[in-house]
Amino acid sequence: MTKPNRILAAAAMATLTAGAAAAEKWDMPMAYAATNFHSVVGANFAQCVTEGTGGELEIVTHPSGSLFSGNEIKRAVQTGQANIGERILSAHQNENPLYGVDSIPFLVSSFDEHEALWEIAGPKVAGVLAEDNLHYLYSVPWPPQGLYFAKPITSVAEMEGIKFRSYSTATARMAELTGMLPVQVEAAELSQALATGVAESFISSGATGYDRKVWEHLTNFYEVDAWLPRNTVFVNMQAWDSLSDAVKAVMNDCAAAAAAEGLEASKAYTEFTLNGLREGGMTVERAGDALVAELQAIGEIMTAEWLEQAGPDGVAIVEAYKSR
Ligand code: PCA
Repeated sequence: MTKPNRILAAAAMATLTAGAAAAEKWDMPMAYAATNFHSVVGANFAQCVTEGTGGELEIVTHPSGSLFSGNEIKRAVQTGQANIGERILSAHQNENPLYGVDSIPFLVSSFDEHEALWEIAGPKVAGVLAEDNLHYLYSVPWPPQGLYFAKPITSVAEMEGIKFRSYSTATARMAELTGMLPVQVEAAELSQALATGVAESFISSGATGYDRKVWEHLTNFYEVDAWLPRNTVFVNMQAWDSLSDAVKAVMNDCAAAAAAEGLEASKAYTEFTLNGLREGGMTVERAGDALVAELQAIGEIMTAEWLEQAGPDGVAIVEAYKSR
């Protein structure tokens, strides 16, 4: 090789290396099935960022808890094991009560009410996430929560001793107050928990029952619209700070699009999945008045407990919501 050629080769090498160093790949752990709308929205978000940055930042989603299980995702992103991830924050209410602001029973029961609450509460939750070394990016509500059983239920007394799958602090507390036995199970393991008898009942949306084909084990779904929890996408704070302003702008635009797409998908999925449960053979109906009244009384206990734990910050959110 003559000298000029060697210089050219070295220059080409340097360019390649510089290119490789500039392009970054972020893995994005997600807990729910690839076909679930949260995961679809997350995949679209990832593609939006990858394309919008011309590949400078590539985001790759890992649904179904395949990279980190649901209960590991928040910690993994906090500690930088993953740079970005999605988690249902109400599962972390024991770390900070504000993470459970979306699970106060019967405070909101429709998407519109829920969005009004989130407009007030979202910035506060973002502040709590920042204290946990996480940058809030976007979040998307699940459809309203109802109760799944393996038999018809008309009163709380009939729930005594039933093994109840929980996914959050509020769902576990609801089990206790209804005399059921809570067991925390990620949605990814829900079918197996039902098949093996680890759980016989749970509260969730039609979406999760549909995703997990629970008609293979259960017979009744009662619409109670207890609350609408959210999945939230967050970024490790140091990873966020390391991004250029241009990349941050792309992330913000893609996040806004994902939040809007997710909300619409959640609304559309509500009826679609309740019909899917019916097609699977389940009885899907609104809970009877007597049962609703009993659940509301339990909801009042849970609301009082939450307000006490959350203190002035929590009280301020609920009061601002009620007087909006
Ligand atoms: N599905 C999730 C949380 C709320 C919902 O509707 C689950 O059951 O894990």
